[in-house]
Amino acid sequence: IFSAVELAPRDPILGLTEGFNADTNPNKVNLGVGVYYNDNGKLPLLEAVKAAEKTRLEAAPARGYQPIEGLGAFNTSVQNLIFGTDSPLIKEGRAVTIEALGGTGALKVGADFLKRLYPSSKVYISDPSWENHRALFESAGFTVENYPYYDAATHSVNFAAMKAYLAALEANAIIVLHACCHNPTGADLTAEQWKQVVAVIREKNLIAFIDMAYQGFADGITEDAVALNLFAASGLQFLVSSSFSKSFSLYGERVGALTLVTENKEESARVLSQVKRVIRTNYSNPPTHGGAIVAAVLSSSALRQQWEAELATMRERIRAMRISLVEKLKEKNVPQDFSFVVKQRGMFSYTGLTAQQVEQLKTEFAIYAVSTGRICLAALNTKNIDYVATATASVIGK
Ligand code: PLP
Ligand code: TYF
Repeated sequence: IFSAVELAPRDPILGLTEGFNADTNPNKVNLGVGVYYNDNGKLPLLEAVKAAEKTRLEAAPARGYQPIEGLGAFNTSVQNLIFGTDSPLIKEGRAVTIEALGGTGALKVGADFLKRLYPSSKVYISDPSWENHRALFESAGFTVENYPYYDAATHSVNFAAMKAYLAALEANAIIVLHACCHNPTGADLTAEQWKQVVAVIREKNLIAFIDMAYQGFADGITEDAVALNLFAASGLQFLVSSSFSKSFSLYGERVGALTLVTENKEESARVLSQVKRVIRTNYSNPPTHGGAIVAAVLSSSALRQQWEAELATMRERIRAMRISLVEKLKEKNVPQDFSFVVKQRGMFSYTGLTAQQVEQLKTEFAIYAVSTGRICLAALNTKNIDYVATATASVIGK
């Protein structure tokens, strides 16, 4: 039955980690995958998470099935986190949230649901976007196209081109937007630009699907929800996928959520009933542990405060690495001005390094980056940053 199966290409990002793991160079650095490491180069287990896990372990709860939509306390906490506790949208019963298997799982449930509702719509993702967006929406049966986004010359968003493109789209086109910390470029829209995006989406009857995988990594929990708040205030219906992989350092627990904002409470009930059908025929109901931990942290004021402080530490450390990298490259007299790296937000930067330079970094220095020139700043630390800056200056000079 499998003789005709062809070998599939490796995931361009996760595949890099396989190469990195096999590399025996003691100085090796993995700037490929988007994972936060602390200054010791270790994946942290957050103290707030540890505390919530201890309590849960002591309570030793039985492991029954969860409801199809997941843990109610988790879903409520997510709504409060993304829209704020005072959001009228929550009070009016216009938000439906289901617990999903990571941000990826949330996107897939949303994509499958949208395909049933709008089978002939096309999906539009930013150029460039997260590696998995295209494949994920294509696997749900959609045709996927790119809208203009990043301008390599200015290292920022070409907003005029983006807006003009969106304004020319057909009704019911599905637009995937990055709420903050754009992956892979680190270039975000301003609040003023988000207002214009909301206006175009309303005017052209487009469907916004907002992907929020890095809430808290740009400026803070509330600050990073600016796009969501503008959509919430608009009265429009839209979808949001949330990931807690990075913000809680719970990558392998697969914690995420899909929130659908509807017209009213009665519509919410109908939407939830149909989303539950999508879930039931896919994985039936989500796992218990990760969602229970996130819900426990978010609903305890002490743990929430501790978590926000730990999130701020991650955010500030990444920022410090951005500043340090730019300074070190300048000290080494590289010909380019890298100051744009400090303006970019979140874990990533599109450095402008060519595929050939990225290849040299790997073969000569055991430094792994994505061939597009994307690097993950959260993999830099005070011990490896000199090595990375020296290596980068060396490949640029060639
Ligand atoms: N969306 C974006 C933009 C991401 O960068 C990621 C990263 O992993 C995801 C979605 C998926 O999140 P998760 O790892 O929780 O599935
Ligand atoms: O972009 C990244 O590096 C993260 C992790 O198929 C990731 O979002 C990368 C590729 C992938 C799943 C997750």
